Amino acid sequence: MGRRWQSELGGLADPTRFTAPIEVGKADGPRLLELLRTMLVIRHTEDQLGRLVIAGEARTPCHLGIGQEAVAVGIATQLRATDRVFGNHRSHSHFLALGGSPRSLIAEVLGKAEGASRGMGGSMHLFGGAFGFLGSVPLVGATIPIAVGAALAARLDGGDSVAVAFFGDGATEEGVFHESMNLAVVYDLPVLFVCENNLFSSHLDIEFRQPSDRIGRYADAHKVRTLTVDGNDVLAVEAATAQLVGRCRGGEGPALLEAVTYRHRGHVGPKEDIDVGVHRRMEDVAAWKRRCPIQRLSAGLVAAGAATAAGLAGLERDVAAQIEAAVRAAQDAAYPDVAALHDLVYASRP
Ligand SMILES: Cc1ncc(C[n+]2csc(CCOP(=O)(O)OP(=O)(O)O)c2C)c(N)n1
Ligand SMILES: [Mg+2]
Repeated sequence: MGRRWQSELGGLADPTRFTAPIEVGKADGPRLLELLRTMLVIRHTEDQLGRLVIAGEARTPCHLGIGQEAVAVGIATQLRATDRVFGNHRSHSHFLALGGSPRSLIAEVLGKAEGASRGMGGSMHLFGGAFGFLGSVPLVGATIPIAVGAALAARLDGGDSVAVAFFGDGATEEGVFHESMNLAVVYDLPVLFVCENNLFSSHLDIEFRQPSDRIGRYADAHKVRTLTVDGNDVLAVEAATAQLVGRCRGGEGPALLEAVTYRHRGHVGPKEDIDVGVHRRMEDVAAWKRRCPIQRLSAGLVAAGAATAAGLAGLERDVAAQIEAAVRAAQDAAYPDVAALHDLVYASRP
Protein backbone atom coordinates (compact mmCIF):
# COMPACT_ATOMS: atom_id res chain seq x y z
CA MET A 1 0.00 0.00 0.00
CA GLY A 2 1.43 3.37 -1.01
CA ARG A 3 1.69 6.21 1.43
CA ARG A 4 -1.00 8.88 1.54
CA TRP A 5 1.54 11.65 1.03
CA GLN A 6 5.19 12.19 0.12
CA SER A 7 7.62 12.40 2.98
CA GLU A 8 8.86 15.93 3.68
CA LEU A 9 11.96 14.76 5.54
CA GLY A 10 14.37 14.87 2.59
CA GLY A 11 14.90 11.11 2.54
CA LEU A 12 15.44 10.78 6.30
CA ALA A 13 12.30 8.66 6.71
CA ASP A 14 13.58 6.16 4.12
CA PRO A 15 15.65 3.56 5.98
CA THR A 16 17.49 2.49 2.84
CA ARG A 17 19.18 5.89 2.75
CA PHE A 18 21.71 7.45 5.18
CA THR A 19 23.23 4.07 5.93
CA ALA A 20 26.86 4.96 5.18
CA PRO A 21 29.52 5.00 7.88
CA ILE A 22 29.67 8.34 9.68
CA GLU A 23 32.54 10.47 8.46
CA VAL A 24 34.94 11.15 11.29
CA GLY A 25 38.37 12.68 11.56
CA LYS A 26 41.11 10.42 12.93
CA ALA A 27 42.13 13.06 15.48
CA ASP A 28 38.62 12.95 16.99
CA GLY A 29 38.99 9.21 17.63
CA PRO A 30 39.39 9.22 21.44
CA ARG A 31 36.44 11.57 21.99
CA LEU A 32 34.23 9.65 19.56
CA LEU A 33 35.13 6.35 21.19
CA GLU A 34 33.68 7.77 24.39
CA LEU A 35 30.45 8.64 22.58
CA LEU A 36 30.39 5.13 21.15
CA ARG A 37 30.92 3.71 24.62
CA THR A 38 27.96 5.69 25.97
CA MET A 39 25.75 4.47 23.12
CA LEU A 40 26.84 0.90 23.86
CA VAL A 41 26.10 1.38 27.57
CA ILE A 42 22.56 2.52 26.66
CA ARG A 43 22.08 -0.34 24.18
CA HIS A 44 23.28 -3.03 26.60
CA THR A 45 21.38 -1.59 29.56
CA GLU A 46 18.14 -1.55 27.61
CA ASP A 47 18.80 -5.00 26.23
CA GLN A 48 19.22 -6.27 29.79
CA LEU A 49 16.07 -4.45 30.91
CA GLY A 50 14.23 -6.28 28.12
CA ARG A 51 15.54 -9.58 29.47
CA LEU A 52 14.40 -8.67 32.98
CA VAL A 53 10.90 -7.95 31.62
CA ILE A 54 10.80 -11.34 29.87
CA ALA A 55 11.98 -13.03 33.06
CA GLY A 56 9.20 -11.35 35.03
CA GLU A 57 11.68 -9.59 37.31
CA ALA A 58 10.93 -6.11 35.96
CA ARG A 59 7.26 -5.41 36.39
CA THR A 60 7.17 -1.74 35.43
CA PRO A 61 6.20 -1.01 31.82
CA CYS A 62 9.46 -0.57 29.90
CA HIS A 63 9.61 1.56 26.76
CA LEU A 64 12.92 0.75 25.10
CA GLY A 65 14.66 3.22 22.79
CA ILE A 66 17.02 0.68 21.23
CA GLY A 67 18.03 2.22 17.88
CA GLN A 68 17.58 5.82 19.09
CA GLU A 69 20.76 6.13 21.21
CA ALA A 70 22.51 8.76 19.08
CA VAL A 71 19.90 11.40 19.88
CA ALA A 72 20.47 11.53 23.62
CA VAL A 73 24.24 11.06 23.30
CA GLY A 74 24.68 13.78 20.67
CA ILE A 75 22.64 16.25 22.69
CA ALA A 76 24.24 15.46 26.04
CA THR A 77 27.69 16.55 24.83
CA GLN A 78 26.34 20.11 24.66
CA LEU A 79 24.66 20.19 28.09
CA ARG A 80 25.92 20.96 31.59
CA ALA A 81 24.83 19.67 34.99
CA THR A 82 23.32 23.10 35.65
CA ASP A 83 20.93 22.79 32.69
CA ARG A 84 17.39 21.57 33.33
CA VAL A 85 16.46 18.52 31.29
CA PHE A 86 13.12 16.70 31.19
CA GLY A 87 12.19 13.39 29.61
CA ASN A 88 9.17 11.27 28.78
CA HIS A 89 8.08 7.64 28.92
CA ARG A 90 11.10 6.56 26.79
CA SER A 91 13.91 8.20 28.74
CA HIS A 92 16.46 5.54 29.68
CA SER A 93 18.81 6.98 27.05
CA HIS A 94 18.40 10.55 28.32
CA PHE A 95 19.13 9.51 31.90
CA LEU A 96 22.23 7.48 30.95
CA ALA A 97 23.63 9.94 28.39
CA LEU A 98 23.52 12.77 30.91
CA GLY A 99 25.50 10.77 33.45
CA GLY A 100 23.08 8.48 35.29
CA SER A 101 24.57 5.12 36.23
CA PRO A 102 23.24 1.91 34.66
CA ARG A 103 23.02 0.37 38.12
CA SER A 104 20.75 3.13 39.47
CA LEU A 105 18.52 2.84 36.38
CA ILE A 106 18.29 -0.95 36.55
CA ALA A 107 17.67 -0.84 40.30
CA GLU A 108 14.89 1.69 39.71
CA VAL A 109 13.23 -0.52 37.12
CA LEU A 110 13.43 -3.42 39.59
CA GLY A 111 11.90 -1.23 42.31
CA LYS A 112 14.95 -1.27 44.56
CA ALA A 113 15.69 1.36 47.23
CA GLU A 114 19.02 2.32 45.65
CA GLY A 115 17.30 3.16 42.35
CA ALA A 116 17.37 6.62 40.80
CA SER A 117 13.94 7.42 42.30
CA ARG A 118 14.46 5.23 45.38
CA GLY A 119 12.53 2.42 43.73
CA MET A 120 9.27 4.37 43.87
CA GLY A 121 9.12 5.49 40.24
CA GLY A 122 10.03 2.69 37.86
CA SER A 123 11.10 3.09 34.26
CA MET A 124 9.00 6.17 33.53
CA HIS A 125 9.71 8.36 36.59
CA LEU A 126 13.47 8.77 36.49
CA PHE A 127 15.33 11.53 38.30
CA GLY A 128 18.96 12.60 38.30
CA GLY A 129 19.13 16.09 39.78
CA ALA A 130 22.92 15.91 40.29
CA PHE A 131 23.48 15.82 36.53
CA GLY A 132 20.62 18.04 35.39
CA PHE A 133 17.99 15.40 34.65
CA LEU A 134 15.02 16.88 36.49
CA GLY A 135 12.61 14.16 35.69
CA SER A 136 10.70 12.01 33.25
CA VAL A 137 6.93 11.64 33.25
CA PRO A 138 4.77 9.06 31.43
CA LEU A 139 1.96 11.46 30.51
CA VAL A 140 2.67 12.27 26.88
CA GLY A 141 3.58 15.96 26.50
CA ALA A 142 3.54 16.63 30.23
CA THR A 143 7.13 17.78 30.62
CA ILE A 144 7.06 20.20 27.67
CA PRO A 145 5.40 23.04 29.65
CA ILE A 146 7.46 22.15 32.71
CA ALA A 147 10.62 22.71 30.65
CA VAL A 148 9.29 26.08 29.55
CA GLY A 149 8.74 27.00 33.20
CA ALA A 150 12.25 25.78 34.00
CA ALA A 151 13.61 27.98 31.20
CA LEU A 152 11.80 30.97 32.69
CA ALA A 153 13.28 30.09 36.09
CA ALA A 154 16.73 29.77 34.53
CA ARG A 155 16.45 33.23 33.08
CA LEU A 156 15.22 34.71 36.36
CA ASP A 157 18.14 33.01 38.12
CA GLY A 158 20.59 34.69 35.73
CA GLY A 159 23.43 32.89 33.95
CA ASP A 160 23.16 30.96 30.72
CA SER A 161 21.53 27.67 31.71
CA VAL A 162 19.02 26.20 29.31
CA ALA A 163 16.05 23.87 29.66
CA VAL A 164 15.52 20.87 27.40
CA ALA A 165 12.35 18.87 26.78
CA PHE A 166 12.60 15.47 25.10
CA PHE A 167 9.38 14.19 23.54
CA GLY A 168 8.15 12.13 20.58
CA ASP A 169 6.31 12.91 17.38
CA GLY A 170 3.06 11.79 19.03
CA ALA A 171 3.40 14.51 21.68
CA THR A 172 3.23 17.18 18.98
CA GLU A 173 -0.42 16.20 18.48
CA GLU A 174 -1.21 17.68 21.88
CA GLY A 175 -2.25 21.28 22.35
CA VAL A 176 0.19 21.80 25.19
CA PHE A 177 3.13 21.43 22.80
CA HIS A 178 1.91 24.37 20.72
CA GLU A 179 0.97 26.50 23.73
CA SER A 180 4.42 25.87 25.18
CA MET A 181 6.25 26.83 21.99
CA ASN A 182 4.16 29.96 21.68
CA LEU A 183 4.84 31.09 25.24
CA ALA A 184 8.54 30.26 24.90
CA VAL A 185 8.97 32.30 21.75
CA VAL A 186 6.94 35.26 23.01
CA TYR A 187 9.05 35.35 26.19
CA ASP A 188 12.32 34.50 24.35
CA LEU A 189 12.97 31.64 26.77
CA PRO A 190 16.12 29.48 26.64
CA VAL A 191 14.46 26.14 25.96
CA LEU A 192 15.44 23.50 23.45
CA PHE A 193 12.49 21.38 22.33
CA VAL A 194 13.77 17.99 21.17
CA CYS A 195 11.45 15.85 19.10
CA GLU A 196 12.65 12.29 18.63
CA ASN A 197 10.64 11.67 15.49
CA ASN A 198 10.55 7.87 15.28
CA LEU A 199 7.57 8.05 12.92
CA PHE A 200 5.30 6.14 15.32
CA SER A 201 3.01 6.91 18.24
CA SER A 202 2.32 3.65 20.00
CA HIS A 203 1.38 1.40 17.07
CA LEU A 204 0.32 4.02 14.57
CA ASP A 205 2.49 5.31 11.71
CA ILE A 206 2.62 9.10 11.45
CA GLU A 207 1.02 8.72 8.02
CA PHE A 208 -2.33 8.06 9.69
CA ARG A 209 -1.98 10.80 12.28
CA GLN A 210 -0.64 13.89 10.56
CA PRO A 211 -0.66 15.49 7.08
CA SER A 212 3.16 15.54 6.96
CA ASP A 213 6.02 13.74 8.68
CA ARG A 214 8.08 16.90 9.21
CA ILE A 215 7.63 18.07 12.80
CA GLY A 216 9.82 21.13 12.15
CA ARG A 217 6.90 22.73 10.32
CA TYR A 218 5.32 23.48 13.68
CA ALA A 219 8.37 25.50 14.65
CA ASP A 220 8.09 27.45 11.39
CA ALA A 221 4.48 28.26 12.30
CA HIS A 222 5.52 29.48 15.75
CA LYS A 223 8.54 31.37 14.37
CA VAL A 224 10.88 29.18 16.39
CA ARG A 225 14.32 28.33 14.99
CA THR A 226 14.48 24.66 13.93
CA LEU A 227 16.79 22.05 12.44
CA THR A 228 15.88 18.56 11.25
CA VAL A 229 18.68 16.00 11.40
CA ASP A 230 19.48 12.35 10.91
CA GLY A 231 18.89 11.15 14.47
CA ASN A 232 21.02 8.06 13.82
CA ASP A 233 24.13 10.17 13.19
CA VAL A 234 25.52 11.22 16.55
CA LEU A 235 27.73 13.90 15.01
CA ALA A 236 24.86 15.45 13.05
CA VAL A 237 22.81 15.57 16.26
CA GLU A 238 25.73 17.08 18.15
CA ALA A 239 26.41 19.77 15.54
CA ALA A 240 22.76 20.82 15.34
CA THR A 241 22.49 20.88 19.13
CA ALA A 242 25.62 23.02 19.43
CA GLN A 243 24.07 25.55 17.08
CA LEU A 244 20.64 25.61 18.71
CA VAL A 245 21.77 25.45 22.34
CA GLY A 246 24.29 28.18 21.57
CA ARG A 247 21.39 30.40 20.50
CA CYS A 248 19.44 29.56 23.66
CA ARG A 249 22.43 30.34 25.89
CA GLY A 250 23.01 33.58 24.00
CA GLY A 251 19.50 34.84 24.75
CA GLU A 252 18.15 34.33 21.23
CA GLY A 253 15.08 32.41 22.32
CA PRO A 254 13.82 28.85 21.98
CA ALA A 255 14.62 26.28 19.31
CA LEU A 256 13.30 22.93 18.10
CA LEU A 257 15.59 20.07 17.18
CA GLU A 258 13.91 17.33 15.18
CA ALA A 259 15.92 14.08 15.15
CA VAL A 260 14.55 11.47 12.77
CA THR A 261 15.09 7.97 14.11
CA TYR A 262 13.36 4.64 14.70
CA ARG A 263 12.94 2.21 17.55
CA HIS A 264 13.87 -1.40 16.88
CA ARG A 265 11.57 -2.78 19.55
CA GLY A 266 7.85 -2.43 20.10
CA HIS A 267 6.12 0.52 21.70
CA VAL A 268 6.44 -1.05 25.14
CA GLY A 269 8.43 -4.09 26.12
CA PRO A 270 11.23 -5.95 24.39
CA LYS A 271 9.37 -7.52 21.45
CA GLU A 272 9.50 -6.21 17.90
CA ASP A 273 5.83 -5.29 17.47
CA ILE A 274 5.47 -5.87 13.76
CA ASP A 275 2.32 -7.82 14.53
CA VAL A 276 0.40 -4.80 15.78
CA GLY A 277 2.26 -1.86 14.25
CA VAL A 278 0.22 -0.32 11.47
CA HIS A 279 2.59 -0.09 8.50
CA ARG A 280 5.42 -1.43 10.63
CA ARG A 281 6.82 -4.22 8.53
CA MET A 282 9.66 -6.63 9.23
CA GLU A 283 11.46 -5.24 6.16
CA ASP A 284 11.35 -1.75 7.67
CA VAL A 285 12.69 -2.91 11.02
CA ALA A 286 15.47 -4.83 9.25
CA ALA A 287 16.32 -1.81 7.08
CA TRP A 288 16.40 0.51 10.09
CA LYS A 289 18.72 -1.91 11.87
CA ARG A 290 21.14 -1.39 8.98
CA ARG A 291 20.98 2.34 9.73
CA CYS A 292 21.94 1.57 13.34
CA PRO A 293 23.65 4.59 14.95
CA ILE A 294 26.17 2.37 16.75
CA GLN A 295 27.19 0.40 13.68
CA ARG A 296 27.53 3.56 11.59
CA LEU A 297 29.80 5.29 14.09
CA SER A 298 31.82 2.08 14.53
CA ALA A 299 32.27 1.75 10.76
CA GLY A 300 33.30 5.41 10.53
CA LEU A 301 35.93 5.01 13.24
CA VAL A 302 37.40 1.96 11.52
CA ALA A 303 37.35 3.66 8.10
CA ALA A 304 39.21 6.67 9.54
CA GLY A 305 41.83 4.45 11.13
CA ALA A 306 40.77 5.65 14.60
CA ALA A 307 39.85 2.13 15.75
CA THR A 308 40.15 -1.49 14.67
CA ALA A 309 37.34 -4.02 14.45
CA ALA A 310 39.05 -6.06 17.15
CA GLY A 311 39.41 -3.01 19.38
CA LEU A 312 35.73 -2.19 19.04
CA ALA A 313 34.75 -5.80 19.78
CA GLY A 314 36.81 -5.52 22.97
CA LEU A 315 35.08 -2.28 23.89
CA GLU A 316 31.69 -3.91 23.47
CA ARG A 317 32.74 -6.90 25.58
CA ASP A 318 33.84 -4.51 28.36
CA VAL A 319 30.54 -2.68 28.26
CA ALA A 320 28.56 -5.93 28.24
CA ALA A 321 30.46 -7.15 31.33
CA GLN A 322 29.96 -3.80 33.08
CA ILE A 323 26.19 -3.92 32.50
CA GLU A 324 25.92 -7.57 33.53
CA ALA A 325 27.64 -6.65 36.81
CA ALA A 326 25.22 -3.74 37.25
CA VAL A 327 22.27 -6.11 36.77
CA ARG A 328 23.61 -8.50 39.40
CA ALA A 329 24.19 -5.65 41.88
CA ALA A 330 20.69 -4.30 41.29
CA GLN A 331 19.18 -7.77 41.69
CA ASP A 332 20.98 -8.16 45.02
CA ALA A 333 19.90 -4.72 46.29
CA ALA A 334 17.15 -4.27 48.86
CA TYR A 335 13.58 -3.19 48.27
CA PRO A 336 12.43 0.02 49.98
CA ASP A 337 10.88 -0.23 53.39
CA VAL A 338 7.07 -0.25 53.20
CA ALA A 339 7.09 2.44 55.90
CA ALA A 340 8.91 4.73 53.43
CA LEU A 341 6.03 4.57 50.94
CA HIS A 342 4.68 8.04 51.69
CA ASP A 343 8.03 9.74 52.29
CA LEU A 344 8.29 11.16 48.80
CA VAL A 345 4.63 12.03 48.26
CA TYR A 346 4.62 15.41 49.99
CA ALA A 347 7.44 17.90 50.40
CA SER A 348 8.18 18.60 54.04
CA ARG A 349 7.64 22.14 55.22
CA PRO A 350 10.86 24.18 55.28
C1 LIG B 1 -1.68 12.13 27.69
C2 LIG B 1 -1.39 10.72 27.27
N1 LIG B 1 -2.10 10.16 26.27
C3 LIG B 1 -1.84 8.88 25.90
C4 LIG B 1 -0.87 8.14 26.54
C5 LIG B 1 -0.57 6.72 26.09
N2 LIG B 1 0.72 6.74 25.37
C6 LIG B 1 1.88 6.46 25.99
S1 LIG B 1 3.20 6.63 24.97
C7 LIG B 1 2.22 7.02 23.67
C8 LIG B 1 2.83 7.26 22.32
C9 LIG B 1 3.67 8.47 22.28
O1 LIG B 1 4.29 8.57 21.02
P1 LIG B 1 5.49 9.54 20.84
O2 LIG B 1 5.21 10.81 21.53
O3 LIG B 1 5.77 9.61 19.39
O4 LIG B 1 6.70 8.83 21.62
P2 LIG B 1 7.36 7.40 21.30
O5 LIG B 1 6.59 6.40 22.07
O6 LIG B 1 7.30 7.18 19.85
O7 LIG B 1 8.75 7.52 21.81
C10 LIG B 1 0.90 7.05 24.04
C11 LIG B 1 -0.22 7.39 23.13
C12 LIG B 1 -0.18 8.77 27.59
N3 LIG B 1 0.79 8.14 28.26
N4 LIG B 1 -0.43 10.06 27.92
MG1 LIG C 1 7.11 8.51 18.24
